[in-house]
Amino acid sequence: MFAFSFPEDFALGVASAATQIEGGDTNNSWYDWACAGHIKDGSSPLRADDHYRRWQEDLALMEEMGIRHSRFGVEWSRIEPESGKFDREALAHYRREIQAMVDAGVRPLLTIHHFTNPRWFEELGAFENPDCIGLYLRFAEVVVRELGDLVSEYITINEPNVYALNGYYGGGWPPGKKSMESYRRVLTHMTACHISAYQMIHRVRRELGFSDTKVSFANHLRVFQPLQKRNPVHRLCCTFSEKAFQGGLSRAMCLGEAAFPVYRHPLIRPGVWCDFHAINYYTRSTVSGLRDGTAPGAPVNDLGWEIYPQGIVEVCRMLYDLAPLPLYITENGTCDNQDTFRCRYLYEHLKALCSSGLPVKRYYHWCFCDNFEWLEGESARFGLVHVDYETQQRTIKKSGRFFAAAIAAHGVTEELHEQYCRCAYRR
Ligand code: IFM
Repeated sequence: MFAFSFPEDFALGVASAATQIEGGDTNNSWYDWACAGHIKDGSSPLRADDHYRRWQEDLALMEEMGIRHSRFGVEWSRIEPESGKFDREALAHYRREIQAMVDAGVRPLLTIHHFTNPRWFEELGAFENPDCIGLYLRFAEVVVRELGDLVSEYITINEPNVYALNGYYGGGWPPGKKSMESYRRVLTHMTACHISAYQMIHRVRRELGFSDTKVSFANHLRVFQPLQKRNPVHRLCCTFSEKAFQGGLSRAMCLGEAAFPVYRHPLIRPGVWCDFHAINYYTRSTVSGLRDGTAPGAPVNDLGWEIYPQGIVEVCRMLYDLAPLPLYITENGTCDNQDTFRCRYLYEHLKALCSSGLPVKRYYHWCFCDNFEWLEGESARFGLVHVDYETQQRTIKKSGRFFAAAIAAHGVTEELHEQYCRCAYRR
């Protein structure tokens, strides 16, 4: 009754982002944001998981758990510490790491931009400045030329909506702006960056002699529901929030249709600018105004985010209806600091996906090792592997053992369910 198998061509993997795990870099926008005192627990990405030095240990752990797919990112501020100056050693570092992954049978999915910017780019106005398109593309092309023989799958930009909303509308992330106009400008430029990068990556990989390239951007998608279904204000706010946060952007980035909140731009042209849908899914928003809310009495994680497993299917269907492309869950996971309910969370999301009948090909769990969780710093743990930040000791959690067992069984057996997934959520 509880058991299910994964479809034959469905694979599990893990996800991470450079700034959240690497440590040791003082040249990026989030290091500066942390130094300015914005992180709730006073931590900074300077420590994180020290992965830049310990990547071999982390790869060995992946192998031990049977993980064959890894979504990871490169740190722009390491590769291009000054505008136009590329650091050969940083590129060689990523080459060594990716080569080792490939040799170990771990397939890489490379994220080019994941929230952080080099300081010089941030000082120029980052993605609010129209010059960002050329600057982002110059960097992205270096990455693809240098690493493109080892990597066939790319995410151009991670969660543009989260980046723009928090940094340019909500003001809580760098650069701390609060302007709808800036939010829209950033999304427009990021859309232009993605569409241009999509074409560039295919072109460069063709020049390198490869034809199996796959490119997308990572959508952060939520399910939006009105608090009271019959309340016209709740419904209106719900429709508006959905469009302003994700609906308009997905259409623009995937199909090149510029409509609110994305402005028209000469580089945003009709087409299909994704080879697969990349979906980061965590929660549902219950709407009664313009702020986020949670359904009363719903199960929640340690950050108060509603746990709504069916939502992963609802957001997949939304994108599949937009364009019938293969679906990759490029992030899904939960903040469960004591690892008490993560197994159940995982089980329910995977089961919903595998029973959906949709062509879901990958599921990358966010995240592999606990890491630097932006404003929450080191205090919010999403990992399958526990990290003691003082000693940098890694310990596979119960949920990590469950994940490894599900990979080995290519599904969840009754025994696995019994052993790992019988736990309660908090409300
Ligand atoms: O940690 C983040 C990640 O960087 C982007 N997606 C959501 C995760 C959890 O908040």
